[in-house]
Amino acid sequence: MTSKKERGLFELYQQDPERADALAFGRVVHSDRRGFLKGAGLATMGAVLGTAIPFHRNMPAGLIPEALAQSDELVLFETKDGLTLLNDRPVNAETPAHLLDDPITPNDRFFIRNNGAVPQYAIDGDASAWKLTVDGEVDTPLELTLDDLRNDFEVVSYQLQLECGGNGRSAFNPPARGNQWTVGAIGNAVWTGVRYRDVLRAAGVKDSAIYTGHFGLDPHLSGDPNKLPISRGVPLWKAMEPHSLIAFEMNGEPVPALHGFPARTVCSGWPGSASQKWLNRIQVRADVHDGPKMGGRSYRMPAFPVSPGEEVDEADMRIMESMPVKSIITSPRTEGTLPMDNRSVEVRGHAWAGERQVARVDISMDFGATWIAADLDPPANKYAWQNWRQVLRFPSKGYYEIWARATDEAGVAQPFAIAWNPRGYGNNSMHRVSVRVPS
Ligand SMILES: Nc1nc2c(c(=O)[nH]1)N[C@H]1C(S)=C(S)[C@@H](COP(=O)(O)O)O[C@H]1N2
Ligand SMILES: [Mo]
Repeated sequence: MTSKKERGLFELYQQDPERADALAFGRVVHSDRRGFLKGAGLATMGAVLGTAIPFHRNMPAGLIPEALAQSDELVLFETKDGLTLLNDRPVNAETPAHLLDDPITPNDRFFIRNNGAVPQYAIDGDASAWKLTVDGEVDTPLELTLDDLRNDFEVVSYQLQLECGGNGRSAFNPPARGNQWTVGAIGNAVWTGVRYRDVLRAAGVKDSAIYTGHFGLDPHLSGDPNKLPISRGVPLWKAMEPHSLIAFEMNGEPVPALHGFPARTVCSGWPGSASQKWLNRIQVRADVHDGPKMGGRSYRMPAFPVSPGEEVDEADMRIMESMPVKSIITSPRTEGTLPMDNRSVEVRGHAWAGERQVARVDISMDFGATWIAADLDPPANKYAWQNWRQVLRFPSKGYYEIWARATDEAGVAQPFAIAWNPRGYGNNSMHRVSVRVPS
């Protein structure tokens, strides 16, 4: 991948001034800035940086100051609306709860979880060389182009929620290694594509098959072409579910570069890692997949409760399957203040429960002493999150917390806090927002 740092901003300005502007200034290019750096010298560079460059004589010609150099991935990130960047290499970003208010999460507000780099072809939006291989325990291995997928199989659309297995990790104590997600590594998009099972059936699944392995085209951060950042899979039954997709559209657009262009698996209800981005191969297997991040402590939980910080033997770790019941409050925004002479607020949010349906959502304004049932919608389809709302009226002025607690169809409710686990997965403790009532 040619990094823009290597190419040099001045060279880039000669070849592609608009793109150079995007690199230097982010996505929003004001007309008075267009081509601003064209042929620019040090003075201009200093002006852009906001200060002089004392050692400018040591700067190699054409070098872009690091402060101005952005990776392609960060340029793509500029298309996102208000996401919190947790890590820029790899790019990981979550959505603040109040930006998840829409029933369907817009692409520019959908969280990003990358283990490696975004492949260059995806950044370029060029799927012409893309193919999906289906091999392993099948009668007829397949090689499918995007057109083959669109033309040879039924195309379906579902609202499917996707949550990172580590969502909520930041609340664990002692801290668990990994991205410190708060509550926003979740989204619910309309995914369009073909049923995973239709593709497997076209290849003819052998009786020996029990699991799938997903492979993607994202380069490992080390740059080693023989290493994969992540390759996970699902039991065959999960791949064969009618809502498991090989998706090529997200909310009616081609799956964006950051989300797996041109196609990914979407195996909703499971940790997001089951939904392989930049998918180029499905291997049907007679054994559990053994790709990177299938074993060890990755996406695995202790088979029994452990005390915080306890060393857990890898042999006692089990692959995470369905995600637990959970909800998020998307309005009001936390740390908000109601207008004067108003003690009422509509509380809104979403709830989901992995493979199960959510049966009820209750909200509390008195630290869980009493609960009020929210008005809960059924899911648009299986695996879509469910929207809920309820008006609360506060008894007096002061500081309040609103808590939300979803209960799934099996009667399992969200806890106030969950047991610790080594990598901080599956935190479905209740979401709390604070509100001040001024009068
Ligand atoms: N090829 C590939 N697929 C991947 C990943 C990745 O790093 N590479 N990350 C996984 C993880 S851990 C999650 S939570 C989801 C996130 O999907 P999103 O970035 O579209 O929100 O993608 C999954 N699929
Ligand atoms: Mo994830």
